Amino acid sequence: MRYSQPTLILVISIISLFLRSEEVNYNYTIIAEGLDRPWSLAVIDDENIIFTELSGNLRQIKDGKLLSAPVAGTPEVLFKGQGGMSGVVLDPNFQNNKVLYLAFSARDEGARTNTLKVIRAVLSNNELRDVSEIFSAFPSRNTALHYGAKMVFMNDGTLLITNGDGFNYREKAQSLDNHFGKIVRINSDGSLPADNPFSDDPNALPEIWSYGHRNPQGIINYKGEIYGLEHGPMGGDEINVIKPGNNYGWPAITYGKDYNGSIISPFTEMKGMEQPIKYWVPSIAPSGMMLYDKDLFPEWKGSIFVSSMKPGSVRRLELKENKITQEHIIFDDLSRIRDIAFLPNGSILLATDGSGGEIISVQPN
Ligand SMILES: [Ca+2]
Repeated sequence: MRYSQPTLILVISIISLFLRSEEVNYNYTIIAEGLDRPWSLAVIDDENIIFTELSGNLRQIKDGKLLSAPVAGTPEVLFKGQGGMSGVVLDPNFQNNKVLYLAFSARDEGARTNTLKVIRAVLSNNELRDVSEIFSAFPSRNTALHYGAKMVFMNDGTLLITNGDGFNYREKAQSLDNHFGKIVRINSDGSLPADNPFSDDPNALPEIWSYGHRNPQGIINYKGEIYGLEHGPMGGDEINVIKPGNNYGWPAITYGKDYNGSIISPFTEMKGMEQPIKYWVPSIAPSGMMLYDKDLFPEWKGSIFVSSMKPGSVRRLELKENKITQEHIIFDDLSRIRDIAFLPNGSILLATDGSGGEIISVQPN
């Protein structure tokens, strides 16, 4: 059968509609490749992007081009297990002060233990200056797993930092004398805000904002509402609306089981513990999150997007008044997707996982 050219274009368009699984036509452009485990994206503007590589570097795409040299002056990290150079976030006033923040795992000096740290630094060309440590998770750990290590600024200028449960320390997520399984809130210079929920509790660490988390690897601020994403055990990945002082339940309540199939808790709910607004059984291994707020893909405006690594796709979640009403699978023809973000022009950025990772931009056809 022969098609005239307009018919052929129509047929191809219809096929690509089906392949794309959503009725939105888009294409991919690789904007950086050959990366070593890209982990976290921070967008300056349409042409300038900063990202971490878990193996220890901070890299820049400058004026649309990947700089071959990593940013100099970054702290030494412990690259082991799930640890390394992890989260990066820009200061709300970055355009003027060039300040950014890095979350990473670091070995304790002269010891076998390590912990999650956060530094603040000024980006000057391709170098960090005025580096100062503003957070160090207490206590240190023996494992190189479950760091959390994502950050977001609240509207009042304070910084939220996610802390994982260290895998072997999950029971500690329910007690307030440590940072395992906590989201903490500090000022951007490392000092303490006076109004944290446990500021007046002599038995609690004053940085704690919320607790009962497992491995929170996504946190976003949408118009002042904070959404947290956590990587669950076997089943039980969650999205929660994060409020001060709340207990999100881990490991007392969970929709997941241990990796060996054993029961972590027989309970999925309990008085005084929050329910997720979304959970996944089986797991999708979620890592990054954004709330798409641009007009380039009008059908997607207002949706939460979660990047997932099992099997490797993005979940688009329609959000109405803090409830998830629909879930769509997209971008499932790439590979494990570690992080997701959007540019001011509305293009979507995906970071694929692993050695040989890529940063891919998605725009409408
Ligand atoms: Ca929970």
